[in-house]
Amino acid sequence: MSELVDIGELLARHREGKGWRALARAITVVENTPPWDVESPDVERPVYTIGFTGPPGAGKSTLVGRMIEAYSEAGARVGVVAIDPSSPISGGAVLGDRVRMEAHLEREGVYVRSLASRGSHGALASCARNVARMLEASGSFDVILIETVGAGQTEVAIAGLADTVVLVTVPGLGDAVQTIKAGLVELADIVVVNMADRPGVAETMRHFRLTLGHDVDVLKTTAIEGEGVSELRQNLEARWTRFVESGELVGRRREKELAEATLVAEEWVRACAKNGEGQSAHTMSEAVRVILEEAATTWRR
Ligand SMILES: Nc1nc2c(ncn2[C@@H]2O[C@H](COP(=O)(O)OP(=O)(O)OP(=O)(O)O)[C@@H](O)[C@H]2O)c(=O)[nH]1
Ligand SMILES: [Mg+2]
Repeated sequence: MSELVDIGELLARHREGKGWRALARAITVVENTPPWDVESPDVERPVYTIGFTGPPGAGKSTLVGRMIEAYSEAGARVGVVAIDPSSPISGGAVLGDRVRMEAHLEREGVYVRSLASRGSHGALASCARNVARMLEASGSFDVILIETVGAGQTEVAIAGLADTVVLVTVPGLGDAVQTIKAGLVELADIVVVNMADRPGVAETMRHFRLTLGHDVDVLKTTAIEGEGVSELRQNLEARWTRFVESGELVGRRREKELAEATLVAEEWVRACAKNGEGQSAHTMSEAVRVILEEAATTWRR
């Protein structure tokens, strides 16, 4: 069985003051390790982790760039994880995000890291979670922003990493809820109708307000102009204060980790079944048992 990789140990050099380079190296180790072989660090001080997700081109990167600006102007140190579930590491989308965020890379206390897809949905989500936890444990950040493009299950899994999920959408998506996967809409804590400089904003906001529950806020932004960004930040901060003061945070995080573990387990069982385990079984119950046993004995090897 493979050895567990200890995030705390990996981070030691960074903590000793070796800077971003040491952090980047540590992240690369985590990126190249199966996510379940990474030992989560003890978190001394939880760092608010905010996920931005939504359909391609909705303005997620532009909005995240604005959030970086707003947070760092308020004196916060910002860690950013940009995830592209479809493109390889050298792919255009990841580069594009880097370029769009580049203006903010030079800011002191801002660190941006891109992750590209590898393996299954669960693996990518777990890898992203490990990277986010690493940024948290590094002690170098006051807020962590995660951006991911809309891509079904991956998006749902990744959205689940964040303490608060912001669904970024645009006006006039028609019946927006149909365009955006129902599961994702359910995951959203805040819906942002971006590109509010375009027609149909009020109608789209109304549509979401009618469709979603009361605890989901529907806001609008014009990310290119920076409009609505401070309102979004206020909303996010109020949620964080509530999580911390009510003690809700711990339970929320545990729940989300369990959902992610379930996804990983499901994928593992599916992979075993696909490999033909259970084919020689004579009965359904025997097949189930063989598949589950195979899954239990082979995972993490
Ligand atoms: N008109 C208008 N355009 C915007 C606004 N926000 C972003 N854009 C533009 O929309 C395009 C896509 O923006 P991105 O920030 O790259 O969108 P994204 O959701 O990150 O895109 P992917 O990561 O490729 O899915 C860019 O050309 C932005 O300049 C806005 O508020 N109004
Ligand atoms: Mg983007």
